[in-house]
Amino acid sequence: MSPEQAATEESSSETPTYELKKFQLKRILNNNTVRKSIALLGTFPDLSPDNSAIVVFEKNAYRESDVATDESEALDKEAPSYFSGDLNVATQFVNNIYGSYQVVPRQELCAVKSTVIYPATEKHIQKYSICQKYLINETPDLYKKLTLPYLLSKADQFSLEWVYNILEHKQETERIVFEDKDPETGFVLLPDLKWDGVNVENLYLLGIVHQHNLKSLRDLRGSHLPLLRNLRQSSKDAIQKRYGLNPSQLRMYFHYQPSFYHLHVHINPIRNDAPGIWCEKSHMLDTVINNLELMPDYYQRATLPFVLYEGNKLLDLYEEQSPVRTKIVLPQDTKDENTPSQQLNDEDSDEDEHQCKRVKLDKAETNESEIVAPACA
Ligand code: M7G
Repeated sequence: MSPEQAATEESSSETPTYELKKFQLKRILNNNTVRKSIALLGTFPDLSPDNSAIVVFEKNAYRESDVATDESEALDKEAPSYFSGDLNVATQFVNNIYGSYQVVPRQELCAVKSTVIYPATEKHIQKYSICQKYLINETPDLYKKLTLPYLLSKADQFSLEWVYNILEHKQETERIVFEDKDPETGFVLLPDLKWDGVNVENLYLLGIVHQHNLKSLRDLRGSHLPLLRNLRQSSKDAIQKRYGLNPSQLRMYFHYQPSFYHLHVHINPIRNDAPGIWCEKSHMLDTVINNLELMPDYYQRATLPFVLYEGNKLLDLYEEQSPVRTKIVLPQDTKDENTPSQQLNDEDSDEDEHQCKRVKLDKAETNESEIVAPACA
């Protein structure tokens, strides 16, 4: 049996047991210096030498309570603080009014959020790797002709087993923040895999609808407005009650295309740049509701842009329709400015270089004008 065959997701309703300590690295898939996260590909050799494992480490965001110095400000007197006797300080240099240090705070403040996918499929490996991305403009016709048959084929889709486990209360039940059990307008609200469930600064919740026949935004019609309005209002109420966040501080949106074709809304605070909030992927819940109020069949008639990444079979299907991987030659890349644009082939390693190198904007104002290309995930 090949590793790919071994790593199907069909058995994923059972919880695999592995020891993270025994992970063996094969290669680094992505080191994202902006998000301070690293995605690793490897194995758990004591379980199987063939099955791939992906481990993602991400440094946690700062909790404001962890930097409290006035005891009256700290909610919990036992809570760890950076500014305590435990802070290990190594001075790098002090020059005039400027000081540079490496500090190691107490152990509780050094935890690293870790995600494991095991066994991981080829599609997971693509999702977590740095790769080239392309923008597709999906007309309703292209959706019916290419996208829909592809996502119905299941062969190249992520399993929805984890979603059904949540809806059927088989897994993550204790993490549920709110549930409305109505089969038409109900949903489950719970922390996303990406969130540690603790630090409200980077809160990330998912609202997963109970209806099983809604794959994505494309399936939404005017008749789903009661569901969407309930999703919006009940989530806001539950989040305000549980986490004390003002509803107008929340970003609620759908991804198009999602990775998992069972309708769910992403929720995080607007002041936090959560992963996947790019305009080419996100559709605000408020806008979706408004579009459907104006035109009940909006999502059956609209051309929707979305991003496909190298290695995704749907990209090949779109490529057969019309060229997608056309190389754009930047003026500084050409010795002779008259050199015509070239068509790319899969082996062209140059393309990755363009994707990953730092791009300096013309009028740099701050360091933020240096952009590092993120991974596909
Ligand atoms: P998406 O828009 O389908 O995909 O969102 P993408 O954002 O990954 O491209 C699916 C969301 O579900 C993501 O934010 C995932 O982090 C989250 N998620 C995925 N899995 C497998 C789980 C899980 O097992 N439990 C929970 N709670 N969230 C998950």
